[in-house]
Amino acid sequence: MKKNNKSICDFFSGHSSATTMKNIIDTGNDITGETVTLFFPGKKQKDINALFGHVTHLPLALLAIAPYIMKENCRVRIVDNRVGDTWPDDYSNDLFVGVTSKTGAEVKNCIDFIRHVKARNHHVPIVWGGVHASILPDVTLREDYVDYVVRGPGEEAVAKIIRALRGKMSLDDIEGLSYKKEGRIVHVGFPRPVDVDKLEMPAFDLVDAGKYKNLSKSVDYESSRGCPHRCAFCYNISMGNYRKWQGKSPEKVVQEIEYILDRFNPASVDFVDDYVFVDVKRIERILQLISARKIRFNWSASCRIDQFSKFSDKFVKFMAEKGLRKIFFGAESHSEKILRMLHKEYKYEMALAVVEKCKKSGIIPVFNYIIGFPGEDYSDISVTLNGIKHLKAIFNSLEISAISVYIPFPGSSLFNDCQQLGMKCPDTLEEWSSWQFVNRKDFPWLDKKKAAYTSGIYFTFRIEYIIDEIINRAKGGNKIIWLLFRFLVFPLDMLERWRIKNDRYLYHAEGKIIQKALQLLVADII
Ligand code: B12
Ligand code: SF4
Repeated sequence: MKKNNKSICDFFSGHSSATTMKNIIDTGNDITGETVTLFFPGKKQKDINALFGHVTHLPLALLAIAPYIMKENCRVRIVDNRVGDTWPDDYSNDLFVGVTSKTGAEVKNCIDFIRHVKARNHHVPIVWGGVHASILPDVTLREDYVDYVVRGPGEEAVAKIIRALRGKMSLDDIEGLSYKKEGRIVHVGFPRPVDVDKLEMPAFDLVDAGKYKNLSKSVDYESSRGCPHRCAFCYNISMGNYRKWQGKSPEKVVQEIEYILDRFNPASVDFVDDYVFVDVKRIERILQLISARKIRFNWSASCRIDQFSKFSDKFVKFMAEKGLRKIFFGAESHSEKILRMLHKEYKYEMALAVVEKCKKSGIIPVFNYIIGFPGEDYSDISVTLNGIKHLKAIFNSLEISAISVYIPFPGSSLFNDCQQLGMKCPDTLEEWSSWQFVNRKDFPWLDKKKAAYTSGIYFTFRIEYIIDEIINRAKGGNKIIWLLFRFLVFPLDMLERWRIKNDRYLYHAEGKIIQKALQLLVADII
């Protein structure tokens, strides 16, 4: 596919020069000059990140709601902190300012941005959407600088908020909206799942591709919403999907992927759906359509081990032929006790079958694990580590992307159990922003030794994964740099291999040093 470098800065004027915008919005109406500024938080990704193959993911949430704002004749101004967009000084035309965040540091970044906005125009309403605010609307709205929270999908909600702010409808008719009324927080109904097949295509035209790192390697794409499963650590049940799943039609998916290929020319399209494989016939049809249209591209997705283990070899081979290069699995653990607790419906034999199938078809399986759950003994962790060794022995290309130490996220059933165990929970929005992902030492179920042991395991496998990733990525490039890197990391690689072989994960000084150094140099990749 030919790369299309055309981009319309971060400000859509309503009169796009990109003809393709016609697919997304009707630009025929008058533009009133009213603006909606949308903020995507995150650390600025440095140039050196690109060397490590880091991809700046598209701000999909904002691109999803943007067409619905533009349809109401409003201009959309996206400020993406990760790509170093400067924070505008003028909000006099803003109907509202919207921010999105996951739980953790992104929250703080949004708060800082809102303070910046309020200092310039105190009256502009602030709308907070995305997973964190959807799950914790009360904590979010308790802050005087937040006016509205959109729980669940934002597409219809933003259009309705605009109409309500213009006095054309009542806020009390916007299902899924939470807001302050006469000093009280009110929650209007429950978020409704949207009909994904009727959704406008995300406004990819608003993306200035040049600002994003490594979009040529990978672009995220969402082809469905919701998930029928109920993993105990997952937020899914709280996002208004009610364990229902909806997929875009194969025709729509292929049309949107063609658009992405045309616009960004990525080496890989990566599905970020909650669970893309719910309807296997749909996947089959998508791949047939891709074949019929002679489109070639690589793709990756996540799948459950129990489901993939039942796929026929023929189907797996078909997916490999149609570009499936990497497939991600949330293996989480190999201890049956832990898998039962997590509602993961797979047995170790299924993981073996997955690895065998991938080996036969040339697809790289990537397994992700979590340790440090409440009630998990050292013996459970050993079962997991031994299981990994055995799987690697079968197929050495199996990648272990991370063995993370469990961090409970609000909105999941296990989070509530952890609170029962005495886990302290933040009270304010600001406190939630320091809900960090690594090196936690304050969970009642992790004593000092176990915290050190589990974080040692995390560091070891993460370092090994990063070394492999960089070596693989650098292979095609400059031979001397590649050899130099191999030479430099050789002692570290040996040390981590020794740790894995001999189960020596305590006293992981090198992990802490590397983490600090990388956080200073790059972004958080370890
Ligand atoms: C891709 C992805 C990533 C990418 C980054 C994505 C990005 N652009 O930043 C990467 C790989 C970097 C990533 C990292 C992490 N992620 Co992540 N990620 C996802 C994933 C798979 C897709 C996100 C997405 O783009 N969805 C598509 C968009 C369209 O959906 P959406 O964001 O929900 O937006 C809709 C609504 O929420 C709403 N909305 C959203 N924002 C706004 C704003 C306004 C103003 C309004 C009105 C509406 C609105 O409207 C949108 C359209 O309907 C989600 C799972 C999922 N399927 O959503 C997990 C998910 C968001 N990630 C999660 C987690 C835990 C993480 C990590 C902590 C993992 C880790 N241990 O390191 C890190 C944290 C990163 C950080 N900086 O904080 C959790 C979040 C839990 C929580 N309570 O915050 C999720 C939900 C996965 C899960 N099953 O638990 N992630
Ligand atoms: S972790 Fe994945 S499979 Fe499990 S409930 Fe969440 S989205 Fe579904």
